[in-house]
Amino acid sequence: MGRTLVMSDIHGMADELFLLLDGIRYKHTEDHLIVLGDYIDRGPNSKDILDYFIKLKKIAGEKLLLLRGNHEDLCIKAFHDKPAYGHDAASLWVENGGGATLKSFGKANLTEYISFMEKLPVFAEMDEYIFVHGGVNPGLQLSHTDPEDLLWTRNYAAHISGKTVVVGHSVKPEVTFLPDAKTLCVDTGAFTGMYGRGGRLSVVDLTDNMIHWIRRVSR
Ligand SMILES: [Mn+2]
Repeated sequence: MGRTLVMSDIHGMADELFLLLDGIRYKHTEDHLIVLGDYIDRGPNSKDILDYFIKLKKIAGEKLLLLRGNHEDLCIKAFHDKPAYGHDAASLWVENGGGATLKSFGKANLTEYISFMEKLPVFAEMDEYIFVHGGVNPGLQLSHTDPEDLLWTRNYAAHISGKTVVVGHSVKPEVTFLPDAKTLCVDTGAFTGMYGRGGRLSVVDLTDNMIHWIRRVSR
């Protein structure tokens, strides 16, 4: 039986993504892979990551679940010249590393990628887990929560459903489970690192609770 793997916040670090998936012998025909968004921005190879997941989605089907992060949401809204999270999306995007994404695209046409990102759901709810980029509003059903809150919040509290909430978005030095909030944080700062620790991209195997990670290798 395949594993259920979850990761988040790749942020343009394509070399690290491919090395990590090779290292754990990820098989798209067997394993379920859930990615909590933030494929793009900050790191050097956002386009390669989107190309990889666009192709992988076609062959892995429902074994691959790709969610939207706040960075994809910003990119989409900047593209359509709409506000995001109470700000001008284009300036907020550039402040948050959007320039690296534009650079990786060069002259490539963004339209196909924007429509791919627009199709990414903001959350997924399963029997035991909620998957979302930022977090939940503890007292509200996900479908009743403002999608921008689900993408941007950094507040953690146990959800009304009683399910374990799995999030990215807020960098922690290691994959961290917050028991009071029943929240598993999997963003270990692939690009940024934190608390004096260099960047790491992590993947959690929810089948056996093993954590696998790779140190940042690209500059
Ligand atoms: Mn992020």
